Amino acid sequence: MGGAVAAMRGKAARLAASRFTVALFGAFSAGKSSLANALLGERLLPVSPNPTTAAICRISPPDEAHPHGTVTVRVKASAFLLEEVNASLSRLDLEGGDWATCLRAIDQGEVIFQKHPAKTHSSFLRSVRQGFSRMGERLDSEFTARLDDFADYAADERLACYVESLEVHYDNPLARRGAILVDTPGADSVYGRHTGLAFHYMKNADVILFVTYYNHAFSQADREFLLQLGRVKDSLTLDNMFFLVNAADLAGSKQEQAEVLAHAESSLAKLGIRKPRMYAISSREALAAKREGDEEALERSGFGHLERDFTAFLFEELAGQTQSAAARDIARARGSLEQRLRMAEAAAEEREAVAAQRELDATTILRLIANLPQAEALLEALNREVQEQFYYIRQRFDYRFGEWYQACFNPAALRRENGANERLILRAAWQEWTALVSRSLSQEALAASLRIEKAALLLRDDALREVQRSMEAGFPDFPFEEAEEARLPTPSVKEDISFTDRPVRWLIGFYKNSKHFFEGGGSDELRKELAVQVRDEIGAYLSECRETMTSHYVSLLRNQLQEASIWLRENFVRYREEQASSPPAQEKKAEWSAVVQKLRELEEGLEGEVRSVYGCGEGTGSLQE
Ligand SMILES: Nc1nc2c(ncn2[C@@H]2O[C@H](COP(=O)(O)OP(=O)(O)OP(=O)(O)O)[C@@H](O)[C@H]2O)c(=O)[nH]1
Ligand SMILES: [Mg+2]
Repeated sequence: MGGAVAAMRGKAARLAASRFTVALFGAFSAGKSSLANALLGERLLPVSPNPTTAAICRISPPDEAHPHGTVTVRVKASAFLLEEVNASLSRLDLEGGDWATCLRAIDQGEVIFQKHPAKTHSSFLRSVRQGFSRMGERLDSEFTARLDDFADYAADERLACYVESLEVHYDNPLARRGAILVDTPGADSVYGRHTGLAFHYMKNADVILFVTYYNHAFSQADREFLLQLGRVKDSLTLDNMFFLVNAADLAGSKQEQAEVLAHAESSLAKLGIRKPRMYAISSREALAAKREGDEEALERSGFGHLERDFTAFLFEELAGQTQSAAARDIARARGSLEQRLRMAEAAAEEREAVAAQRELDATTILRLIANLPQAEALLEALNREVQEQFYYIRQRFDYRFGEWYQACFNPAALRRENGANERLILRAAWQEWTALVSRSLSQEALAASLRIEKAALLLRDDALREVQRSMEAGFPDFPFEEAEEARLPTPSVKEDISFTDRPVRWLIGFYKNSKHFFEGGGSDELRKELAVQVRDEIGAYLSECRETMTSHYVSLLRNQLQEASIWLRENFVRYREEQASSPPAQEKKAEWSAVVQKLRELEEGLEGEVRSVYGCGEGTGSLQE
């Protein structure tokens, strides 16, 4: 029985070692890296007025294997990068293929790069070409780099376009308390699968810091992120989000600053996000203040306030949640022991009667447990949920078709610049449209996956609750584990819809000239024709996603039920054996009572223990130790 105490101590130790992930998001140049530096108290991450961070950077606590300053570079898989390269080549109407073909195509593509409007793609291809001699051989691998080179891997596009993720083990006030900081590239960068990544952190990070820039707070650049936030808000609690209006030093007056914050709040309210945690800060002034140890300036920068709330949330609220889960475990173990002690004290006849009734109950319970995985009705219910979600996605697509068309085929987008001809511009608009639709629908599918996941977990929990109820009368002290996993893995969602390519000839058929297109009905005609033509392609994409999602979640739910069934059976049988074993001899009772007492102390002490491990004293902890 001393084992139970040891197990609980082990749990407390694991708790203490647990890590919290803090992820930074926002449009490019919003000041994410500046904010990360301000949190660290030094200039570790590269910062500049141009799009800078091009790879995901994790700043983790040092450990034995990774001393302070170790940089680990994870390089992309060759096949993955090749796919990205081919996608960009095809956006520029260039022929791709294997690596050799792609590199040749880039070398010969300069003339097209110069005049094609899809600039992000040509610049990406140039970077890949320029970095190939140094990074090509390192594809599919992971290596350690010098701290001095860290900024290059993060921000030099020729290297960064090869990087899957960067990790720096770096001692800092947050790391000392177990937090990992994740800096991300601007939301609209072409590097990597950003949409999927943002989603991953939205779902899994312990805290999200959303950064927007004072001069254009919550503007077009933040749209994608906010749209997705709107889609997932009902499935996630989102009370782990901090909204930061950065560069507040640019405010002309306090009143102007208050207006900007009010605008930001109303943008969030439109998404249904009320009472957001919202802060106006200056990362630039905060970092300077920290370096000079100027407390007053730190307060003026708004950072002091943010940091206090943020650390209190991270190290007290979050730690508190994990801690109360541990306290519940301990309480259960103690309850079980107490029950057995009581039985040991009861008269012999009473013990026998209880034992006989329990024997009967146990048979029923074991049957219930064995039947858990045969839950065809549950799987069918889950299947219906998936169908329904995709039905709504399709409806929303039809509803928003005009809006998407308008976003790509409008006078500003089709304006001729730098001698580009109409054919190229129309073609670019068409490609922009396919990219926009692909992105939006894949985001919709990801958001739907959260609702489906939630449904799957509810179905699982309902099934388990039925078993639990059946134990309440005869075996109230059975340590029925709380369902541990509150998250399931996300299925991979295809981000590109395979639209049949529309030749320029077809597009140009609707476009005599700008006036005719926008005022003479050419654009309306194209929109109607497009809507008819892409129906089947959209349908095929959505049914593929739906099928993937159905098989993903149905098999997850089946596994969950199977595992629960195995776990319950093993533990219930063991529990019954322990119950049947003779009650403790008189002299053992004292020992058992002592164990119960110990568990009770552990329960009470847990709060203090976790608090001291996280370094949270009275009130809020400051990062500036
Ligand atoms: N005035 C002022 N400028 C700031 C502040 N924070 C950042 N900047 C400037 O904004 C620009 C962008 O900052 P970064 O930290 O590189 O922005 P980012 O969000 O990491 O940008 P990407 O990595 O490109 O996505 C830089 O020129 C910074 O100096 C601030 O608090 N005040
Ligand atoms: Mg950055």
